[in-house]
Amino acid sequence: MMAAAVSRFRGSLLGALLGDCIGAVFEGHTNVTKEFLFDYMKSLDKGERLKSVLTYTDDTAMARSIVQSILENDEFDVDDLADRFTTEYYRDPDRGYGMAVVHVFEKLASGEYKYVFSPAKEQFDGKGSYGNGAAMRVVGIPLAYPRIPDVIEYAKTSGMLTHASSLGYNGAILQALAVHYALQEELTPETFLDQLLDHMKEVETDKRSRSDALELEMDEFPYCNKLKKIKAFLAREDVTRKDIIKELGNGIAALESVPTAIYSFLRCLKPVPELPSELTNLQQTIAFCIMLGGDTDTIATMAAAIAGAYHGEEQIPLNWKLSAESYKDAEDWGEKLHQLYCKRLQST
Ligand code: R7I
Ligand code: MG
Ligand code: MG
Ligand code: MG
Repeated sequence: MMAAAVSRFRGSLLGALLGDCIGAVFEGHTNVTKEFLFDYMKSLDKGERLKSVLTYTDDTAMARSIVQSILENDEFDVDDLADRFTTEYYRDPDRGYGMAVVHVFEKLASGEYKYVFSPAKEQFDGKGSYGNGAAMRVVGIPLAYPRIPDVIEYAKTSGMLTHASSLGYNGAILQALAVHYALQEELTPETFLDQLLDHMKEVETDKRSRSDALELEMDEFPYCNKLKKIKAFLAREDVTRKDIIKELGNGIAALESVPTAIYSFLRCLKPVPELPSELTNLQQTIAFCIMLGGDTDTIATMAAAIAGAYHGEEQIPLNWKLSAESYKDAEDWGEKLHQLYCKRLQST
């Protein structure tokens, strides 16, 4: 296996940052008009927003904690990560965190819990959250760990700090694997999806995943079923926005957003007729996600993390980058994660 170029690591973090920042402007909109979105993107191109910095939301705040924790400890350390999530929340609580996840931070801060995973298990009457919060922040893990078993283990463990439902942490595993495979040289949508399907079949075979699906009255292997839908959609020319929202989703649940992000990335490998042709694939990916409405910051951040890992930072225009809060951290940390990734690749 060849080490991926540093541009892909920086591109992934910058893509994630911009997807969140731009997506946040449109979060919760049910009808994003093309005119408004394209005008907005043009104003970014022209550098009209350089002074009013685009601010990131909880998606990036938590992704930053994961990256900082790995870089400062040189290893994944779940207790340190729990501390960082909590400290960051109290330092800056108004980043648009999920309604329920703040109770996890309160409990972690209380000092009354012996195990860091216990507060997450109490969410939603003991069922745990199935929100997309574990997936939205996971990008640093596949950028730091080249081996799949590590990617899966740490995506899951980091997710379980806040999301004890398998629908929540399995979404994080799927998103992490998507970034992992996007880092590897060339891809075809078919093999990319087959690789994800192979892993998710194994992941969703476990007892907890099966019982959670049953309890939520859905078919078993929910993520595998979505991946199959993505395959079917990619084979069709006539998929509408309505189809995507109905079949894949645009919501705050991980199952209704991670597959949508993956589909958006794959769909935008080819030009999308309704999007301005001067946009790069990565820019088109962000626009495509935002036009779906709903949880736009989160779907765009996940899709652009994958797109950035594949296309590299060259697809991000200078003025877009300069408009985003803390973009220098994304560049700097992308480089450091790349070094860590290469070091681990050599030692295995
Ligand atoms: O998942 P989480 O961190 O939220 C992330 C989202 C992203 O869109 C961010 O951009 C931000 O806007 O929030 O936070 P949670 O509070 O754990 O989950 C988010 C929401 O999903 C909850 O507030 C619930 O509305 C819903 N949800 C559930 N609803 C019913 N039953 C999650 N789990 C359940 C559940 O088990
Ligand atoms: Mg957010
Ligand atoms: Mg420690
Ligand atoms: Mg969101």
